[in-house]
Amino acid sequence: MDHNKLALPVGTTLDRFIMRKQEDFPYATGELSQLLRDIALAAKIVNREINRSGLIDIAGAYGSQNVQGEDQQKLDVIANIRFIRALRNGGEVCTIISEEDDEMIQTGNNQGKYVVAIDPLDGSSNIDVNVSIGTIFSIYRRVSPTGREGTAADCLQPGTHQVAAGYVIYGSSTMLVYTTGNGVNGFTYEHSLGEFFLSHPDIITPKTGAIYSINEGSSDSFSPGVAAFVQYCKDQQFSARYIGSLVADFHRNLLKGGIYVYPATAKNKSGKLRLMYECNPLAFIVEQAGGKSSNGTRRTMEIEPQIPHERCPFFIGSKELVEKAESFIANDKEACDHKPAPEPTPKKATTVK
Ligand code: P6P
Repeated sequence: MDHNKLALPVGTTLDRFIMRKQEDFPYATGELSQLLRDIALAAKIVNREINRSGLIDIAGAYGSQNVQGEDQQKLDVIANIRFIRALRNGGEVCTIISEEDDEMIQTGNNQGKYVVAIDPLDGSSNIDVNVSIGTIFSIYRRVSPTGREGTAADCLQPGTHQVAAGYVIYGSSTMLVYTTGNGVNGFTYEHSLGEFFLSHPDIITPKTGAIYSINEGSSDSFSPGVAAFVQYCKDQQFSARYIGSLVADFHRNLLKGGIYVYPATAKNKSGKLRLMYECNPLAFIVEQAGGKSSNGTRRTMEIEPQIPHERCPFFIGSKELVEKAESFIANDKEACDHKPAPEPTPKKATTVK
């Protein structure tokens, strides 16, 4: 018997993949590679805590609200602490924008060249019912000189300035999917070895699809253009798939083809999703995979952020489906331009120690 069959190769670890990709950049000095490793480490820790949440007292509500006025789950707070601590200890990041904190978080690493925008745990209200949830992150190079704290200008950069973006989906398996602008690659976590292994190299999303993801409970307040697009999907006998967890819906559509839409609604006048740490990172990934992302009229990554927690309407997925939605909206007399609605008065956010 071929002895290689006795010991099948385990595949490429995330660490080895990052190192190989770094070699593609002769001037890379390794900080971004280290930053990606820091995120992967925090993801492993958060993954362990999610998997145990039913067994130890970390499921359920934390008893406070985040800056968005949303009830924080205990795991929201835990994930926020884990990612901020990993980025602070890693030393490469000077400043962080987190969904869970109103103000920019200064890590003390004033020599750090990077800024991170992160949603530590998106969809966390699904934890108690065992639905997949996720972490979403964007990485930018700071624009201010090193040696001092990061600034608002460092944090409020358009999505086209991202140097890397990714998400972790804590689902039937745990995966990390990311891009540094040279394609999209997915890694599956092998719990027994504590490693992410390359499982989805060079992901390309189908140019069209037959899945649409939107909360039709808000259909009474859809613009005529959005309503017409939803009707189009029904006329095409597409499948309606809406998990209520952005990363899960996005990941399925990325692999199978489809579109996720969170438009302006009566309750969320500028849409519900946040530009900096939900829309832009997924937009970078989907464009690198051949898909498209917009606010219905404008490319998501070209929106100039005004405030850290800015919301925007979100149309993302297969290029032809996003363009179809845009065509209905273009015919819509009430095209919703992107103007950030005034954010609610910030509530007391959790303080990360
Ligand atoms: P709705 C979770 O709160 C989230 O940010 C996304 O993960 C999800 O797609 C969306 O909101 C669900 O919002 O209003 O449809 O319940």
